[in-house]
Amino acid sequence: MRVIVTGGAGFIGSNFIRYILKKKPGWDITNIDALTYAGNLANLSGIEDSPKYKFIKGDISNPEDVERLFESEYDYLVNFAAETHVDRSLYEPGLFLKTNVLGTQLLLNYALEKRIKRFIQISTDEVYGSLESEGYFDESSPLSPNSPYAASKASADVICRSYSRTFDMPVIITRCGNNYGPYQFPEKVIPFFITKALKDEPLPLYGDGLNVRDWIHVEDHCDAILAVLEKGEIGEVYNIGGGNERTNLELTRIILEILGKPESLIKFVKDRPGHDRRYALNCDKIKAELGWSAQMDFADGLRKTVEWYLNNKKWCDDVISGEYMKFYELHYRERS
Ligand code: NAD
Ligand code: TDX
Repeated sequence: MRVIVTGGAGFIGSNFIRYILKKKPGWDITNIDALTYAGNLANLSGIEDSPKYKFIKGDISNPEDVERLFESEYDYLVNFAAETHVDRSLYEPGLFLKTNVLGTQLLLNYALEKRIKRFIQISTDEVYGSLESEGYFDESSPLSPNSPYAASKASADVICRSYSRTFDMPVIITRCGNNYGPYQFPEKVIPFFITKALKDEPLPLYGDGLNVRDWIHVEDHCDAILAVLEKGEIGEVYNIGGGNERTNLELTRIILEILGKPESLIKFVKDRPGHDRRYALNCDKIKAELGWSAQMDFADGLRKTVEWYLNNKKWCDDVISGEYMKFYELHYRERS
């Protein structure tokens, strides 16, 4: 199989490429990535010389780049490329719409013309909006996004649906919960708090710290995507979750305990505007229809993740670039 992976230099995309090269040694992967502040070829070190892997530097919202990509023939496309940080979407919503909506639509156009056999849109649980303490979202729950990031992902989902219904395109959408694991950019809460705690700097917990996220190890997510790619039903949506709901305060305490750091590092700060209270997914469909379920124990997965960051301090220092720091200083000054 010849597979396009977009956004393969980011967190989940790079884990997915490693996973596929191991699980499907006969497959050829082409990774197109714009290498934004979140994209990093060091995430793929060791595989750049593989004859089964090719990299194209390109922007999915730029017609010339996408045209160049589609000069070759492919079977599948998995679309990870996106602007992904909710906090950044508060400052630069237009960029989120350009990449996440227009970029996806451009890929759909070319994939349609080139008769791609399966187009997998990697979406998120955030498109459903927020839950209080009870209940779960299933695939038929209404879309009710609250941040510009979530709205851009929800827009991409409905555009994918329209291409599937109108042009009979083989599109499948996956909606996953919060991922954790190696190579995650240290702007997302787990690697951010690990790297802060290692420097004995305060961990800025938004609001009352009682917002809940459902955590899944990135390898379980990659496994689910492969199941959808091979066995998923065209035109369908699949929720993917780890079943590990934790409040941010519980999560922060576990990280501090693993690192042997004091809870006095926790600093409650002004809340994120529009902060979703709780995400929780009903994943019965993918379990029943595709036989997938998450395998990683949360305590083990988190411990391994902390160890990965401890062993890769240079990677962390290198990725926190000038562009990221400008956002970081403004955003956290406004929170304090
Ligand atoms: P990430 O921010 O780590 O990586 C995104 C990648 O996309 C980067 O390599 C970046 O350079 C690339 N990119 C950005 N704009 C681009 C453009 N215009 N053209 C080409 N490449 C571009 O993100 P991630 O956490 O790996 O998320 C990957 C996908 O999974 C996203 O679509 C995201 O919405 C979705 N998702 C993420 C999570 C999570 O918890 N991280 C959960 C559910 C769904
Ligand atoms: O400094 C912080 N303090 C804090 O309390 C940060 C960065 C986050 N938080 C809280 C906000 C959330 O309740 O931690 C929780 C997780 O925050 P993020 O890591 O920013 O993730 P979230 O907003 O839940 O979105 C993530 O999950 C779904 C990803 O970033 C998305 O790309 C994915 O679609």
